[in-house]
Amino acid sequence: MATASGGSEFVDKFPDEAAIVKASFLIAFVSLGIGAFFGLIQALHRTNVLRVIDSADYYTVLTGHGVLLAIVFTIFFLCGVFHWAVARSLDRPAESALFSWAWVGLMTTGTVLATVAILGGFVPNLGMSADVLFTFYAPLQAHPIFYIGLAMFIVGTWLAGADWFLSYRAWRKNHEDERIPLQTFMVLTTMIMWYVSTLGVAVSVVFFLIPWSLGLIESVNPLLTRTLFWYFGHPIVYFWLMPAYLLWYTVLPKLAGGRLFSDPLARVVFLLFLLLSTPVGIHHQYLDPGIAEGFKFIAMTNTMFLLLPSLLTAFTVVASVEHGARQRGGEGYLRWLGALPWRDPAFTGMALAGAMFAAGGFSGMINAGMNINYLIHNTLWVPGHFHLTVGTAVALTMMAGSYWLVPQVTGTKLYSRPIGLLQVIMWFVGMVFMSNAMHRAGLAGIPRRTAEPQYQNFEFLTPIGSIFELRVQIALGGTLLFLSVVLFLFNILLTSLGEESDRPVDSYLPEPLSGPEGSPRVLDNLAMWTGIAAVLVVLAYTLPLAGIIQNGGGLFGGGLPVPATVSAGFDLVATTVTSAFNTLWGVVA
Ligand code: HAS
Ligand code: CU
Repeated sequence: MATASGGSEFVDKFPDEAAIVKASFLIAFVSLGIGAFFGLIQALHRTNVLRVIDSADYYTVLTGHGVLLAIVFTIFFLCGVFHWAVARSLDRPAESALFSWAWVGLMTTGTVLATVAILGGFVPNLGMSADVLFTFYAPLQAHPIFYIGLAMFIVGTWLAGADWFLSYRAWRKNHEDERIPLQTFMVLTTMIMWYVSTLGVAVSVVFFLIPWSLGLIESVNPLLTRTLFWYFGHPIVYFWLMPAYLLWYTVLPKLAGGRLFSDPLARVVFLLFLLLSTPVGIHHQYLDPGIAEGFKFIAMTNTMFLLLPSLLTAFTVVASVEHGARQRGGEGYLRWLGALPWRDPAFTGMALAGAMFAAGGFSGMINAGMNINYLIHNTLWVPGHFHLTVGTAVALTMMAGSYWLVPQVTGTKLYSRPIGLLQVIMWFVGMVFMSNAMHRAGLAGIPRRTAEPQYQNFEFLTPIGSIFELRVQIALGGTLLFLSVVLFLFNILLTSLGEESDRPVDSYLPEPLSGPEGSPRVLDNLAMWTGIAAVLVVLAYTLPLAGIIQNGGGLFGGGLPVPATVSAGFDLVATTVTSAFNTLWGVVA
């Protein structure tokens, strides 16, 4: 990766792009502040430490928390990072600043509409609410404004992707034989995955949820909207993760004092995500009746393959960080860890986020096992898992990355490194308490998505420790996390109000140790990989969807769902394979 910004800063070289990045970050951080506040209310409410809302309002708060953090904060931040990464790695501005503002505007309008619909839940007389959680599938129903806002938001992300593809196409004209610069490669493969996967949620929202919430159709097939949601609901987790991976691969090694270990390996990882992210969504539905066990088994197998790109990432990123430590004089098997720049909040935040992702990946493996999933599904274990993944691997990397990125787009120096360091450590410690306790509470059977987990006349038992101690840990952890966000927002606000500096941050990114030159060119054949991804999706989803529509009373439901069995699943697969084989045989013979 050559340095794009030379001596001058990103903001001087690409002022229009810097403005888009700033706008995206601003909306991301406002959402982070509100979402984190909702999180605090929930953590204290559920644990019965402090109740400032009615339990009935808990679901409004929970939806606001999930939508503002998991959808708005993460994706607006992604848009900022990707816009920065494409401009700097292609070393050219976007094709049209107006077009860039159009997608920022559309996504912002969508966010405002969806948020208004959610907050409407606090005002009973308004007749507007969206207490449907961030997973928003039927049978829960929201006000149409919520779905319309979501649809606008998603179309906005499609336009953002188009913006980056247009930049790439323009770059290609003058760089016919060059390899796609790594950061742009990461952005484009992630966006292709996003196009493939958002198709599911777009169909669900446009054809079913909007007409249903407007009263144009009487009913929907709930299993169909759930399945279309999860078709998109798994890949979205990698949509959150890929900007963090982009930073881990291309920025973290530099912060550590070294260089990325292998560029080709990074490309392979992003391609594996493109291929495998979508055909696994059914691992969120192991407990749904109406989907045959055989399809669930296939989703489980695909999920286990999907561990590979993250395991490769663990190897490559740790190797790059170790290389950095050794450049700084680090020695020994593990002593090199001490040579890392632990006083730099950007480095420390990302490293802690990575370390926590190792634990989150482990609980993901447990989730993915069909039989063990029965134990933890719908319990507090699952929020424990996703606060390590999206809540730390992603959110902490985004906050830590901001300490390095924001100065590049504002041209001002970071207000305080010590506050930044305290902030990232506080997040890590808060999450250790909260997520560990959530995992354990889940094993004790405590349910998720409820304001009243303390059932009357029923005592949950823990093998070690006590429920009281778990509650205290969750409340304490949640409070630390909220305070950490306050520190983050304070530091970023004062940074952006600071005085301009010639060189607010060392933004040079060194070349990888092993570059793309020797690697097969087929890695850059995006059209081919898109084709294979589409085939895999068709293979994984055609039969389950056909079954759901056939057995669940048609496209719009209405009939009683028929439970499917193992043999029904395999029968369906077997008949289809046999008839396909017969047809092929007919053609050949
Ligand atoms: Fe998950 C449920 C399986 C990853 C998010 N997941 C969820 C939900 C969310 C979520 C939000 O199979 C709940 C949705 C809901 O509301 O119901 N998940 C997995 C698996 C992985 C996984 C197998 N999840 C994620 C990521 C997420 C995320 C990433 C967000 C960003 N998950 C599941 C399943 C369920 C589920 C089931 C359904 C549960 C149920 O029953 O409802 C894998 O991708 C994980 C692979 C990760 C690893 C770790 C590799 C380690 C690395 C660390 C490198 C170290 C560094 C440090 C960088 C194998 C890469 C360097 C520093 C130094 C100092 C050296
Ligand atoms: Cu998943």
